[in-house]
Parts: sequence; C-alpha cells; structure tokens
Amino acid sequence: MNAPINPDLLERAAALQGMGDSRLRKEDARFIQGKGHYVDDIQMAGMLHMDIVRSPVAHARIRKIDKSEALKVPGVIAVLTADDLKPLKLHWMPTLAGDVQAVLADEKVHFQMQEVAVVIAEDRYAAADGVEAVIVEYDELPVVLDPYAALAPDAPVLREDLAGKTEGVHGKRDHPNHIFTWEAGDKAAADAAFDAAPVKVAERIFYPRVHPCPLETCGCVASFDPIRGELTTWMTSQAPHVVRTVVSLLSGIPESKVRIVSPDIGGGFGNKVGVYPGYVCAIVASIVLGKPVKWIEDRIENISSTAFARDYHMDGELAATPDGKILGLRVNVVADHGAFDACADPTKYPAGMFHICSGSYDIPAAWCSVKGVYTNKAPGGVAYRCSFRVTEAVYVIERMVDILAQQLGMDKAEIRAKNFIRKEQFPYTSAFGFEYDSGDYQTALDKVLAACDYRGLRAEQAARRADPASPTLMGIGLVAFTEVVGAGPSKMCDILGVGMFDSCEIRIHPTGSAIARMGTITQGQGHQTTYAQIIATELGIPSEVIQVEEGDTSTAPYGLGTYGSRSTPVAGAAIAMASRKIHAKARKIAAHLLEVGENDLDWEIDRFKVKGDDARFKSMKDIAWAAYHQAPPGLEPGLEAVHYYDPPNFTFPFGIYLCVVDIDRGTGETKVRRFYALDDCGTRINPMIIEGQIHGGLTEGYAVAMGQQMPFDAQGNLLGNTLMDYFLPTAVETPKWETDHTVTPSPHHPLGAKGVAESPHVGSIPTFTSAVVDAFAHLGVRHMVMPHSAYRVWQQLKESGVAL
Ligand code: MCN
Ligand code: CUN
Repeated sequence: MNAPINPDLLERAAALQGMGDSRLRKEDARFIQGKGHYVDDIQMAGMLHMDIVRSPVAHARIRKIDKSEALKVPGVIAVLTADDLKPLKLHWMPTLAGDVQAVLADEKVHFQMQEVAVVIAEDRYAAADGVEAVIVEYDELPVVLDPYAALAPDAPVLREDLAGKTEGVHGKRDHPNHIFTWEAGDKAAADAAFDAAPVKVAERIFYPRVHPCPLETCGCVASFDPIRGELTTWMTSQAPHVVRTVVSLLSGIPESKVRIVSPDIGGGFGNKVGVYPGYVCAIVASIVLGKPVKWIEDRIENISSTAFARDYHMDGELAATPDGKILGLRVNVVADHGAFDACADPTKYPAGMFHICSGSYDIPAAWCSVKGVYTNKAPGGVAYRCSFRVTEAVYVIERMVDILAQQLGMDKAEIRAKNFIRKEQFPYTSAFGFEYDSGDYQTALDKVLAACDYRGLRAEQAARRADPASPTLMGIGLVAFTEVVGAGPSKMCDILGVGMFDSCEIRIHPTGSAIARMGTITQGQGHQTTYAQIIATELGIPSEVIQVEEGDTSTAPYGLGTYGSRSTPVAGAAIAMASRKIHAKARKIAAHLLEVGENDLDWEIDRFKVKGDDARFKSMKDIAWAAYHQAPPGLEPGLEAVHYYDPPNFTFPFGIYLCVVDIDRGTGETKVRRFYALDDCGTRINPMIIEGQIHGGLTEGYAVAMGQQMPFDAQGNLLGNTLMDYFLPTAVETPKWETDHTVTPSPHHPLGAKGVAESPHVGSIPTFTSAVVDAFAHLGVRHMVMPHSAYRVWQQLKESGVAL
C-alpha cells in the first residue's frame, strides 16, 4: 500500500482512526470510572445466592452427607448433592477433553476443594453459614500427587468410575490412572538421527503447576423463566456460544431458548474457557427453584479448584553435529492433568499444540509423546495465556537449545542463527507437520542483538566472571520463539464437534454509523477498540461511530470465543471479509448514484470516486443513506453482511527476547536489569494495544518464572491459595519492559495479521530461565527449575560455592 501523500488524504485517513492507529481504548472510559458491568454487578428481583461445600481432603470416600442442620439455617432455601442431580443425570458432566467430571462429588472426592454440595439461600451470608452447617463424613484414601507415582503398578486407582475402561477417547489406557498417550512426528526417523549423531544432550525440564488468577474470579447469574421456558445466564465465559450449545445438550432446553451473556470480564487468561460445576449447579438451582441464582467464587476457591495451568514433566533430547547443527529432537512428556481431564484443547489435539516444540528451528527429524495422567489435584490444564500447550513446547525447546549450546561451548545467539528456518523456506512444513505461514527470524535476531549491544553485554559478563569480588552474577537470557495461534482450521480443530471458525455481522445504519457483532469476547484485550479500526479502514467509516458488541448469544453470530490468541487471526479475518461484502455492494450503489459502471470507480479511503475525476464521488456515508432510500433497481435495500471465517491455516507469530539479570550473591535476589522484547505479529492493527498486551504478558511471564507456584503437601493440601502466598507482581516488582517489532505479514490472512496476545507470556518465561541459568553457566550449571525465587537461587549460589 502506498502512503497517501496529499495532505487532504492524510487528514481523511487519520480521521478514521483505522488500522495502524494507536487509538485509545474505548473500553477505558467505563473501566477507569468504575462503571464496568461485571457479573457480580447484576442484581435481580428475588435473586438467590449459591455457595459451595468443598472437600477438605484430597482423596476420600464419602460416607454420609447430612443436610439437616444446614436447612435449619435462617435464609437457607435448599441444599443439593450428587443424589439430587442424579435423577436429572447431571451429577457428572462432559469435559472439553472427552472425559467426564463430577459436578458434585459422587461417592468419592478426588482433590482438595472439590465440589461436594451446594447451598442456596436468600443472601450470600446465609449461603455461607449453610455451607458451614453441612456435615460430610469422609473415609480418607491414599493420596497420589506425583504423576510418575500414579503410574506405578500398585498405585491407588483414582477414577473408579472408569474402572476396567481400557480404551479412552484418545486411544488405549494401559493403567487405571493413565488418560491417554499422544504421539506426533516420526519416531523411527528421530531415533535414526539420534543413533547417528555425534552429539546428544538430554534434560528433564519441569514446568510447574501455576494458575492464571484473574482479578475477577469466576461466577454467574442463572435465571430460568418457567413461564416462557427460557434460560438466561450471565457468566464470566470466554466462549459463550459453546456454553449455550453444551447447556442445551445437557438440559434438553432448545438452544433457541438458552441465552448466555458474557458481560464485562475482569481478566480471563484462559481461566474462563471451561465449564465449572458452579455454573451447572446455579443453572440447575434456578430451574428447580424458578428464581435467579447467583454464584460468585472467592479467591481461594478460584485458585484451588478452577483450571490450573502447565504441570508438564518434559524429557527433552537433542541430537546435533559438533558444530551445533541440530539433527533430531525427541520429547517425552508426563502431563499431570489432575483428577479429571478437563483441558480446554481442541478435540483432535489431546496435548494441544505441543508439537510446535520444534520451535523456530529447521529440525529434520522429530518425535514427541505426551502421556496424560490422573492425580489427586484440581482439573484444568491448558489455561494461562498459553495457546494450548505452546508455552510448555517453547519452554522445552528453548531450554534444550541453550543446553546444547552450553555443551558445545557455543554462543546462544550463534546456535539459534545456525538452526533457524530461513526466510526463503516459508511456508515451511515442520517435522511435526505444521505449515508455518511466514517468518524472518534472522532479521529479528540481528535487530535485538544490535539494540542491546549483545557483544558488549558478553564482554561485561566476562569481566564480571573474572572478578571474584563481584557482589553479583550477571546472566544473559535469549529466546527465539515461534507461536501457533488462531485455532483454527475446522479440518484440524473443533470443540465437541463444532468447527473452530469465527464470525462477524456488520450493519451500516442509514446515517452512516455502524454496529458490528462478533462471536469472540473481550476480557481486557480491547476488541471494542480494535475491531472498529479494521472496519474503519475497510469501509471508510470513522472508528468512533462503529459500535462493537460481543458476548451475547442472542445477538452475536455463532463464534467459538476468545482464547489461544485466536480473535485477530479468526474473527479479525471475518471482520475484514464481512466488510468486503459490504464494500462490494457499496460499489454497486455508488456506480448507480454516479451513473457510471462499477469498473469506472476507484476506492479512496472513505469514498468511491469516478476514475480521473476527483470532484465526482460518493462517500460511504452518502452510500449508506442511499442504501436505505434509493437502492439501485434489482438490489435489495440495506447495507449489512455476515461472514463466517474458517481459516485455511494457523498463524505463526514469533519473537526474539533478551533479558539481562544481576543476581545478588548474598541474598539470591534476581534483578532484571533489562528486558527487550521484539515481537512480530504480522500486520499491526493497534500498536498501543499490542504494546499493552505485551507488557501484560511479560509481567505474567515474570510472575511465573520468578515466583508463582502451587505447592501441595503430602496430604494434597494446596499451600498458597491466597494472594498472600501466590505471587501477583505489582508495579513495585515489575521490571521495565522495552518493546520492538518487525512486520512479517501472514500470507493467508486477509489483513496479514497474526495473533499476539500470548506471545509475550510464551516467549518471556524461558527467557528468564535462560538468563538466570546463564549467570551460573560458567560454574557448570545448565538448568534450574522454576520459579527462580530468591530462596531457590540462593540455594544454587551455595551449591555452586559462590554465595557471599
Ligand atoms: N492486535 C493487533 N494487531 C495484531 C494482533 C492483535 O492490534 N496483529 C490486538 C487485537 O486487535 C486485540 C489484541 O491485540 O485487541 C489481542 O488480540 P489477539 O492477539 O488476537 O488475542 P485475543 O484477542 O484472542 O486475546 C486472547 C488472549 C489470551 S488467549 C489470553 S489468555 C489473554 C490475552 O489475550 N487474556 C487476557 N490478553 C489478555 N489481556 C487482558 N487484559 N485480559 C485477559 O484476560
Ligand atoms: Cu490458554 S489461556 Mo488464553 O488461550 O485464554
């Protein structure tokens, strides 16, 4: 596209605040004034409140549940247990991963804080008192927390409901605690590469269990209207349409009488993709009692029982030549999925997009295997800004490449450059079968190394290492990650059979303003701002007069929701395509009004003009009016379009991140001196919003790498389920971020755009580890387990003999 040179054109283009403009976030006007409208803000006449009785133990048989005292608590209306749900066949529910999950514990509890009963009362306090008064007797059973121990021949059987089932939805189960084994790549080719390779490295890379911990916890208000037979549920859902389908299938209520609304969401980060027992119970309670029922989690419930993330034990191996050319990759994963397999993966990918684990490198032979295992921990698995296990995949390959470099005495940057998929190799098919759409890794790497004076940093580090009196150790982390986002092509991805397309409906009003509705839902990403910008550029209507609406299944076209950084790659494309349908009709109307042929018109920013005659034109505003008043004969009036976009492929954004840390030899405290993040997400719609997304993702990455963890004691009690213990960095701890970008458009996306929101999280975590380990590399250390808290780093300082 040529930049407009004429000042009038520049002014007209700027007035649209279209793509490329750092338009301020439209959402912020309400958020910063406390005028957001969240689920817990909803009040309805006669609304009841629900609270959940949860298991204090991690593994036990339920001997008895006594509701009688609870029912005497003033204000308590009802207490429901699995026995009450049984006649409705709702005591178990299907999970997104093809397993089943207990809605309320049925004879057994499988993890601490599992849902055992619900109390419905006139207010929240009575509900809480009711919860205290429910008496549950448990016979405790041995607890299994380690996935390797869970696979021991004599391990206690956790899921008795699956006893004797040797075939799971994803193939054979060879142990009662085994969920699936999923393999990708060519094992024979990988084994052959390893047999022949002169250099091999192997390391166990553990990615601990963490939690996305959005500021707003999960919750809903379910309201069943017994007269109309209609169910409306406002809920914190990242995928309201999918929930509508599931609710209809489970309840038998026709889908046309189920309405799911996601109002403002105070952060999702993947935590709000799944369907939780609380939602199901609130809906059942509303249907049974004929009144609206509100359920809102507290913080401890959120961290302890809703979708965790990671918990991947990865055995990585690389085979290479002595000069650092990678010949083969093998990764063997044991994945701790907790008590129920409730990972939010697309149906055909039980281990998500893990086979992006060949990363940014041209690796000729690769194979991976992921074994899912049940333990006595909460279910979940894929959430937390991850795009379906990409975080784990990027972590393992980037750690392994560092380890290989260290073994060979090579520089981190050099070994990466040596193995990069080169620009001219795109589209590139990886050994795991993904077709990477576009990339230019070398240009990005060169830019980062120059911007940070990488050589200077290495010289400084050498000097520091040579000085035994230095109070700090200096480490340099470097990562070159490739993401796979934009799930996805329906041929490859579906959720419970629904293909993962997305949608957009645009309606231009007679006066030239517009409303657009999508099947995605913003949780803080700024869709109301950025989606309008796409339409503004495509149709020449100012962003300011384009209203964007999402999240209400009664008004928005069917979409699969927002997660996996899919909104821009999928819904963003749908927006462009719907706009183009309108554009084509507008051209017909303009030709009619100007009495010329369609081919005699040129499109220019906000108008169609007659070729070679600047004075004769019709603006989009003129055309909108005409569409409703004097549509050309034979053309239906109105100006609107719907488009459902099924992407031909994923998009593959990438980035190069560099981090410099100084570690205090006295305390183990790690100071991030510099963090430089270069991202390439193709065409950029709103640079300011992208930067905000990157700052947010880097801050979460910092949290995961440096402090977040969910430790369990031997009885399966989760230690650290409050914000006193679970690390959420504030402005005090958060390092200063430097951002940069290159632009390598996606060749298959109508706008050339790729998703970006998860990249900073995916890319930064291995960068922090890379930096911390680098500080110890000259002492022979090649890997350290996250989080790199001061205490752990201090232990390493002592072990390496350099503590002061
Ligand atoms: N964008 C852009 N140009 C691009 C790509 C993206 O301007 N080339 C803009 C988009 O227009 C959009 C934002 O960046 O406003 C993010 O777009 P995208 O990368 O498509 O990601 P999604 O909108 O699908 O967001 C999902 C992603 C996920 S999966 C998690 S987890 C996460 C994240 O978004 N959760 C968030 N960022 C979050 N940010 C906030 N504030 N809150 C959350 O819960
Ligand atoms: Cu997996 S966290 Mo985001 O994809 O909603």
